[in-house]
Amino acid sequence: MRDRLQTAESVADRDETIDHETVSVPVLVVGAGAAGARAAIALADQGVEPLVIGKSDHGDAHTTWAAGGINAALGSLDPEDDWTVHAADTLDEGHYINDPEAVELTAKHMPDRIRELADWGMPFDRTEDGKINQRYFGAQSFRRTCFVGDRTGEAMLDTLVAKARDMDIPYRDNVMVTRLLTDGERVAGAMGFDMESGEFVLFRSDQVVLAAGGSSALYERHSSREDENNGDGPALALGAGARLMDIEFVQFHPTGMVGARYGEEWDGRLVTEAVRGEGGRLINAEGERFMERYSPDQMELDARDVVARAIAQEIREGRGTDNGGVYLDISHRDDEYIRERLPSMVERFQSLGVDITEEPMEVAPTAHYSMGGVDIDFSTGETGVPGLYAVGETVAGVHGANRLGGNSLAETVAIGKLVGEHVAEQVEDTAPAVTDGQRALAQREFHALAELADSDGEVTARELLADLGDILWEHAGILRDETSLREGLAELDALRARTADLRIDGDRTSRDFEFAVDLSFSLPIAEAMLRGALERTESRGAHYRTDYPETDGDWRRNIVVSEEPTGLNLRTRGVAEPSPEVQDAVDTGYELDYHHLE
Ligand code: MEZ
Repeated sequence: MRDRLQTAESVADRDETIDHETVSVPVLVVGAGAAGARAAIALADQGVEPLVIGKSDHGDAHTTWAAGGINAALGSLDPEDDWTVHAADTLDEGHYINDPEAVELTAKHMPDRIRELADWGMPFDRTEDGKINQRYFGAQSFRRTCFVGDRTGEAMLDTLVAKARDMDIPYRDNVMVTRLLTDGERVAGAMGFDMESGEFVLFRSDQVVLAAGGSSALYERHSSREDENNGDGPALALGAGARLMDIEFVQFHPTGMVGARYGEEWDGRLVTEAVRGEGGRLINAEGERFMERYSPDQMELDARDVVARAIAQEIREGRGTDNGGVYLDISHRDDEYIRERLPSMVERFQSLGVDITEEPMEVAPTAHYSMGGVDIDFSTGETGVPGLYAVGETVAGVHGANRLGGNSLAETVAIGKLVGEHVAEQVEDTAPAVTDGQRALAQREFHALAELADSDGEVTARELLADLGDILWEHAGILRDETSLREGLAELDALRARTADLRIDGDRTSRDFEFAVDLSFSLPIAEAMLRGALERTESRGAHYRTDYPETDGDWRRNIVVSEEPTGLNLRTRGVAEPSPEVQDAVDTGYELDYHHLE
């Protein structure tokens, strides 16, 4: 396989015209999780009918895996909380390379977005006096995380999908976008295929919103399903001329299920942070509550990067379980309370023969979220490429070097609404026509895809993706250093060479073909991760360099990646300062005192 991100242009014009469907819409939203859904609702509210497309069935997206909650400074239980403290916590745990505008917009808009979701029927847990309940979550100064048991993401997506259906927003499922339609100046739609029929599709639209998730599933051990977070969003944007930012920052969630104990199909799947938010304790194989050594004040509720490194260190130094994890125990809490607050966890572990009200779970860190992504302007979603916008996990900026749990769901709705409203103002043409030039570009892409589908070499994309996962886990994992990152880049080059010998078993409706397209997205993103991590000669948040263990003030910069004719180009850019009111909250130094929980 050639690197398709370069090759569609190099596929010679063919006499033969490949049949395809053409769909022309005013706005195309690629991705049907919470960010795409909220942007689409905002568009429809402004009288614009977008088409939302997704790779799965309607209502089934990665959003459903964000279990434990969504942050908003409502102050239901802690009236001292307000949006400036939410912003300060986000900046502090993002180690100050977040985009302050992105953070402030998210924190400021969230209370309204939560009330709106409640009005639309999201069944938030309530306090006895009817307020929206809020739980502790890692490294947040106050109880700020609103929740629906431990199925918050699922309840939120159900609510947004129901709202979108009420508004008659068109949705098309099981379609995979392989490339954006661009003449090098602006984006004018997208190309791809119907995953059920294999038919090629040209989507013509003057406004394209990418809400296609992140790239954490490139790692061997990750919390996503196989077909989610494969790098589609960032890679599509990069291929169309947009910039990426801070791709080296990957969040390792401290508590993923351990495959050796629960079965490989469960390996890396999320054990929600809500378990620790409700008082869950981490214990090593020697029976020690080891967070006392790493973080005596914040304990299990320190930031995810701190807790993940602590668990990894316990395992590395031989104090892990025989299955390669540590224990997470909530059984000291009342049975009824656990069943009410963590019903999905109780049910999932019960199905595996484990009663978490009586015994601990075995957990270890898992790749969970990409803090890095497309570089956008947050009040508009603009990427710098006319006609192309991005939102949700596809983008970088809100979370900086380390994301607070509960802020990903927050970003989707807070920024999704703003982006949808801005895009609605840009719409000029309800159903734009397809030009000859665009038809020719689409033909090149469809020929390239048809050739890819005919690949008859020796190695499958699934094998290559698995090897890529090992490379990233091994060389750009929780701990990194120069030698290992350079080895990772060399191994990535060797893996790229092996793509020339790709074999696809099955047609364009096969998983094999889908994996081959995923691979074409994964390669440039993996390169950006490794090169960004090599370039950043410091430790900050989730990026921990054992050869540069300190945070370096001079590195309070973002790494911006663009695709040039010579390959990926990396440069750095300074970070803006927060507003005076948020700076005041930062200077006040709010901090969670874990011992409130005991
Ligand atoms: O924001 C998240 O990642 C989240 C809510 C995850 C979880 O542990 O439940």
